[in-house]
Amino acid sequence: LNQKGCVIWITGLSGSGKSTVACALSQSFHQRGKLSYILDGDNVRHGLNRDLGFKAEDRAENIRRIGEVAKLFACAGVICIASLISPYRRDRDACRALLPDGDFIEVFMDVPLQVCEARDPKGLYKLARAGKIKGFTGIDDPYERPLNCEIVLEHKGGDGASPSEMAEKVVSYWRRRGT
Ligand code: GGZ
Repeated sequence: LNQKGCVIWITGLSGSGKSTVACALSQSFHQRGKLSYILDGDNVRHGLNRDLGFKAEDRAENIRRIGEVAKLFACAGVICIASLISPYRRDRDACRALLPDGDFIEVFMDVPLQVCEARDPKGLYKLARAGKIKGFTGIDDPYERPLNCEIVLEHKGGDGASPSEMAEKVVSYWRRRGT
């Protein structure tokens, strides 16, 4: 592989566009001849992490395992794109600490709750508001915004940046950082 591995960690609320940006990012790396792999919280929860729910300890364990797997990918030279809500700073920082300095790129999807809730692609916010899902991030469970992440992808309202424009912002950061 003619590339160095790293972890691109995308955090944000449900419906903030993490998976969409992860896909656009992976496509962009593919076009550049770079191998990437997406670890998506929602997908990994169907297999490796199917024993975990959404209590704080379960989220911590979900994030810990995905962080360890992401590290293995990075060690193999792959650009690993992790896309999880990862609501707790402490859990994200623990994943960062697994990698050498500069190899963990934290990307925050800074999208207001109202926007995520209006999108509600799976109808989960509606269920959470109705009390049919308890402990839903942003409704009755916390989300801690990153304080010192590498990249913030802002929602600007109206015709804001498209997923591919957002992905390009990440790719240009990744290029400036080298290999
Ligand atoms: C948050 C939940 C919950 C609760 C189910 N809180 O938008 P989605 O549907 O497809 O992605 C969400 C996914 C969150 O899994 P993560 O592994 O990313 O979460 S964490 O990092 O906090 O461990 C959402 C769905 O699962 N979902 N119940 N209570 N999201």
